[in-house]
Amino acid sequence: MTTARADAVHFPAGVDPGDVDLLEEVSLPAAWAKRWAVEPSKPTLWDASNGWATRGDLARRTKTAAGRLYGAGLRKGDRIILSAAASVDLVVAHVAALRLGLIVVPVNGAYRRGELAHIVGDAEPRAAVVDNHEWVRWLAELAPEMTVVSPQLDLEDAAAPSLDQLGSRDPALLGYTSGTTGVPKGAVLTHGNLLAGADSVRIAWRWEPEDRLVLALPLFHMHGLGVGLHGTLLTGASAILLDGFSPDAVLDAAAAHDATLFFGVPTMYNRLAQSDRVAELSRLRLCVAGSAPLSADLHRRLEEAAGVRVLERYGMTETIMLVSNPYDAEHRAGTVGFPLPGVEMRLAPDSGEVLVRGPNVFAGYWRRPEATEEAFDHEGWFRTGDLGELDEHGYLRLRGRAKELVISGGLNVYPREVEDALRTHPEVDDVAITGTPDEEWGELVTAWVVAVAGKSPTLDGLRSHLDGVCADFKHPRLLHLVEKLPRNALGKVQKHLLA
Ligand code: MCA
Ligand code: AMP
Repeated sequence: MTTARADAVHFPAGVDPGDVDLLEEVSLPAAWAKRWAVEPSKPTLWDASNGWATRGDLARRTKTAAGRLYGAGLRKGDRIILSAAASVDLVVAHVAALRLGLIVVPVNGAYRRGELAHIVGDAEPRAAVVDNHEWVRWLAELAPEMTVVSPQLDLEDAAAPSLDQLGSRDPALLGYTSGTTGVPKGAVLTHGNLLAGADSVRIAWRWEPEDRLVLALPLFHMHGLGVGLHGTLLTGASAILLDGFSPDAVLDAAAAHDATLFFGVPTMYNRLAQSDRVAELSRLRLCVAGSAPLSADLHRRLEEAAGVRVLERYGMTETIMLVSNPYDAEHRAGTVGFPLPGVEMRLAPDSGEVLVRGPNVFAGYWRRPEATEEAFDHEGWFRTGDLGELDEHGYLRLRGRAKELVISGGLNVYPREVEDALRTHPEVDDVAITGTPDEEWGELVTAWVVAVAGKSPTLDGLRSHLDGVCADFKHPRLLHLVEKLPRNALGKVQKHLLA
């Protein structure tokens, strides 16, 4: 007897999962080039400065851009930082880099000099596409030989070599993340990973060429880039790129452009639920949430106010998308659903840690064999650091994390990094960072501080100490002064006792 695959629930009726090869098209650039050769006048990406770019525009502009990057000396395997507000220009630079075989390093533009310096030192990029003047100065200091350009790629025109010559094992992207522990590491995602990641959600969410996505997520994280942008281009669909989020901007764009899809983090849905226009969400075919837990209460409020049952899914930088509620069956509040097409999942028997395998799972951490070895068990299952359980219907429910991580507004904050920075504050003797549950942000970064005798540090004081050291979203929003931190026999702070 054969057991049904757990991902079978995501396939349309009549499709045998065994017949689907997520890697059939080998790489996203190869698949995109094929789409663009058909119906070149089809509107594909819209932004406020340029209006619509068609498939033909993308084919032509990415070829020109690839030529310029090649002319600037960039070659297959070279790293290139990409960090700018979402725009068609940025997409063109990103796609051109992938077509040429460069390894894209997307970086959050809110990072301060030290955070950027770590990535520059680790990834050793030869070029950077940035829209932030402060960064241009920092990069000139950190790596004077680096080519630094704006998203318009104002470089000399040059002939491109033949493009899209990629194997599915070739590295495509370094996604910086701290994994379960330690300093930010580059998760090496191959062209096969990016393709499988986008194709699995294309199938599961019945993404069609007629679909139009309102994309208000930044393009420097997997949610906006690996799902929103890559999925749109793979499907041959279209997207409206917004360079920031507000409920009005999303709902205006949905109305003006007849959108059918919206993907967002729970903080965005919380703000939409508070808008008096929330009922307008019902014009969309599908609303997807992820990057942090969507509370069952918010799920219910959105259903009551807009008649929308948000579809929640679960992903990670290292794996792109992993698990999703099923399109054709119940979107169950408080759960993330079933493994996506091609993803195998199991729960570690002792801890309940979610373990995964599949063509979407990254190749390892950039130049960190030990961290890579720790991240996989002896049978090649990737340890996510998330703890889960299956509910009575077989849906995965995430019930916590084995890793130390605070998620604020869909952005990850690693307590260790903030603690290390705060320990250098002259009035701080000891410190622990935790997340306090919050309706809008999911979690608020919270500092538990033992003050130096006779001193009384303030929240503002701590925040200004972090100015210029780490990005604003990592700064504590709450402060508790305590006499001492609860530590176990090994000296490790018992954070579950801080509440
Ligand atoms: C902005 N601020 C934040 C955050 N964002 N503080 C804490 N957490 C945040 N996430 C700061 C601003 O710097 C500002 O600081 C203050 O909060 C208020 O800004 P506001 O205008 O309200 O914020 P916003 O600009 O509207 O941004 C909120 C946001 C944004 C739209 C929710 O954070 C966002 O786009 N988040 C999504 C991130 C994302 O793409 N995550 C996916 C990771 P001040 O007042 O001091 O100036 S990929 C992932 O997790 C995996 C793969 C997955 O499963 O998807
Ligand atoms: P990142 O390292 O930025 O890729 O963040 C990945 C982490 O975000 C996962 O390991 C989870 O802890 C968390 N995450 C993503 N989606 C969800 C979700 N739907 N519910 C709960 N946590 C999530």
